[in-house]
Amino acid sequence: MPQHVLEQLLPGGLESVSQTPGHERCAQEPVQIIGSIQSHGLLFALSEPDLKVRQVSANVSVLLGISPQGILGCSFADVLGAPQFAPFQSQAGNNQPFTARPVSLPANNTTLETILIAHRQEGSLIVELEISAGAHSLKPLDIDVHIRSPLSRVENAASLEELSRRAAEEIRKISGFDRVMVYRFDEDWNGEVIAEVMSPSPVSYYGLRFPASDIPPQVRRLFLINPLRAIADVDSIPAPLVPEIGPFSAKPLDLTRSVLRSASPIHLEYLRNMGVQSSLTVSIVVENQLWGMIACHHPVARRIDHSARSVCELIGQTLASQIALRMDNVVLQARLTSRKMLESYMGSIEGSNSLADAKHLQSPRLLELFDADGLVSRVDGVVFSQGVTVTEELLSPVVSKLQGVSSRGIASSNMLSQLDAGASNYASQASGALYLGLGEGSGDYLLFLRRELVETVIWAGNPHQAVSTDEQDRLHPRTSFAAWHETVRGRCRRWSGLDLENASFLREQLLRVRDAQKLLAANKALALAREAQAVQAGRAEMAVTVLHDIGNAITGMGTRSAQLLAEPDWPETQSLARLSALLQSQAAALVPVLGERKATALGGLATALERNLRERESSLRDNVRSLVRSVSHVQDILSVQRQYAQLGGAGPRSRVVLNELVHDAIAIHATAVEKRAIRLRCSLSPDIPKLSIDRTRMVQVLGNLIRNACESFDRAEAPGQERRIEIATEDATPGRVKLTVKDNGSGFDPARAETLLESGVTSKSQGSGLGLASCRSAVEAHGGRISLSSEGVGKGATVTIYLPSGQSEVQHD
Ligand code: BLA
Repeated sequence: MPQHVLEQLLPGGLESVSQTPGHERCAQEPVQIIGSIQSHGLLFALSEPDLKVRQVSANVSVLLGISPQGILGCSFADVLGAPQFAPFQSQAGNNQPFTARPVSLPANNTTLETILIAHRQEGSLIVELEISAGAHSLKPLDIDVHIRSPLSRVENAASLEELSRRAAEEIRKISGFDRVMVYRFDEDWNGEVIAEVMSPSPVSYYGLRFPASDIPPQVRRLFLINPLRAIADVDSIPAPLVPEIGPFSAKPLDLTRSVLRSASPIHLEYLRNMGVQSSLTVSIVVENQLWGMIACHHPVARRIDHSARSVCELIGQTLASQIALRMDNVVLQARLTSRKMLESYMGSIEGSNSLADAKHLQSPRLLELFDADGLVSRVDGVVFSQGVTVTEELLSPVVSKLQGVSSRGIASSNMLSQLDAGASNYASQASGALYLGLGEGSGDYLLFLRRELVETVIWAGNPHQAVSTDEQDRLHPRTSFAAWHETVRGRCRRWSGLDLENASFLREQLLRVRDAQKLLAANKALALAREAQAVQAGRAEMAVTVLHDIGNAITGMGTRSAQLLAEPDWPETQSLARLSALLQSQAAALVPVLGERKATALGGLATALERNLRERESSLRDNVRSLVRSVSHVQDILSVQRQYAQLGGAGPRSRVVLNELVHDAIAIHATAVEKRAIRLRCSLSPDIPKLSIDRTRMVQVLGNLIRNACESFDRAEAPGQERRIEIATEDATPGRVKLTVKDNGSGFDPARAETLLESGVTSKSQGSGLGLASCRSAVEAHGGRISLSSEGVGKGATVTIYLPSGQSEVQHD
């Protein structure tokens, strides 16, 4: 199981009982540096490589008849004697783990038979000599009887209960201890006796729960390193180590791996309160964690020798490996089953358009997967629920708490009232929740709910009084282990590691599917946009053709007009002039025919005719000249339009004076202004810098605005009112030039301003063909902004344009 999943576990379970006062002080109880050993052996702490005695248990004086001072500083050879020292020395020299060996020591005129056991700790070589006499032994050791068959009996057990019971039975046979129990820790380190084998007794601990404080954390840690602990006699007087602090460290000698270490007084009192004189405990370590203990009690003092203890250890290890194997199988099976369910669920939602679909979030498969009673989910802001009926609103404090503590989007609680007091109101419906957050900030989540599981726990004695203090502030364990019932409410069945693992997996998959859905939607949008683009491109192509045809026609017109202008005398005028000259030259000759008056009148007529004709020609020439200007402008527009149709964007730029463009635009549209008797006023600031713009396009924009303003009067219903257009330019905020075209024409509904700019639809019926949208795109292509305002229909309109003046470029000029 991934570590982060374990970390999600929030407080829950039965931990409250271990929070009683004194509990923390139990964790302070010095255990491995207790500074003394049990009296049925000797301890020597040697320095290396000289193998001299640096610390010794004070009972050397009783057992060997030598004072500790008499031994300290001596070579260990003096204790063992040369023949026994030699093999010991060679073992110490080759740095191999020590094997236990029998050693006989001369003592008070007899021989003390012991088993020598040695290990290294913090730079010291700790040698323990355990007295053989009085210890239960398996001699002669029979491999089949004492090892093979006990182990195979344990291995062949069918269930966990049977396995535990068989291990207890075998240990009882090997050790001879009266009562052997298998004790299993829960998540809060309380323990339950799951197997008990003993001679007939009125007292049974089977099924009882013991609070975590009975075995404090530092003691549990010791059991991970040193799997067996034997306390031979709770009443034996411990032998202190001399000196208390040796040369190896500033602390009393670390006895973590010692076999003789004496027991903490509070624990001895505990055992006495239970009526136990001697205990033997073997740890059950599964996946590097303390899973439980095999606890052996004996009503009188009892010792078992090193080899019997080793066999007990072996049985403990066999039990642990069998548990691990079965757990693995169970977990593996459960994992496989849930993975299958998860995959089939994911398969069902894989191709869908959205997660926010009732058929996905109300699928009973989800409840089954997490063995949940309900599911409340919020996806894309929509709330779905199934199973138990707690509203999303009621759950919201719990959701935000879980969200706050979640890591990688997962959090769980099996007691919601610990997160929000209000949760106790709906505890029967939902007491626990498993939270899956779907993405930062989205507020989307899945919340699986489990109902309350009312549980009765039978404790061995009142767990709330597991520790007490006396007048001297000394700690004491409880005195009674009689069954004590507690009803646990407001909690649900715990979310297992696998639940959290599955939650993690489900969450990742949901996020993946959601991303895929988003991508799909984006792709669809892109495809639509491409389609639209293609249609647009088609239209543009058409536009190019049309523009081309118009262009040709216009060019023809321009050429013809230019030719007309190029001719010094138009033929009509010429022939009339000739006629007039003829008449004038012949006037005198005609007098006799017509009489003086008529002949003079005819000559005058010819002259007037010619003058008239010349005036007409001049006016026509003016008109044609204006036509040529217009044609050239239209050609410009067409060429720009062709470029846009083909390329889009702004055309080539040059550095121009905006005010000149205004004049150009006015000149082009002068007729439109005059025709409508509009008073056009310009207030153009002389200070504005030159702008780098596409001249033709900007003239076109300005012209379009003037034309729009002119045409707005065609719809205005204020006959007597003076028609005005005001065009202004000014140097606005640094780096910007402002241009306004304001009229007092028909105006428009202010709410339509954006639409007009957007769609380019003006209410005019004719014009240059470029709407406001075209103006906008032109202005924006220049990095500028355009806005349109009106105070309402009939109240005129103002167009405001800001163009960047590109000051920096000006300075480079
Ligand atoms: C040690 N407590 C232990 C041990 C066990 C238990 C198994 C290991 C030492 C041993 O082998 O005896 C508890 N024994 C149990 C339980 C059962 C059992 C639960 O047989 C049930 C069947 N103990 C207290 C309190 C304190 C405490 C209140 O009850 C707190 C100060 C401490 N327990 C304590 C200490 C040790 C201990 C300090 C270590 C003893 C030692 O090894 O020196």
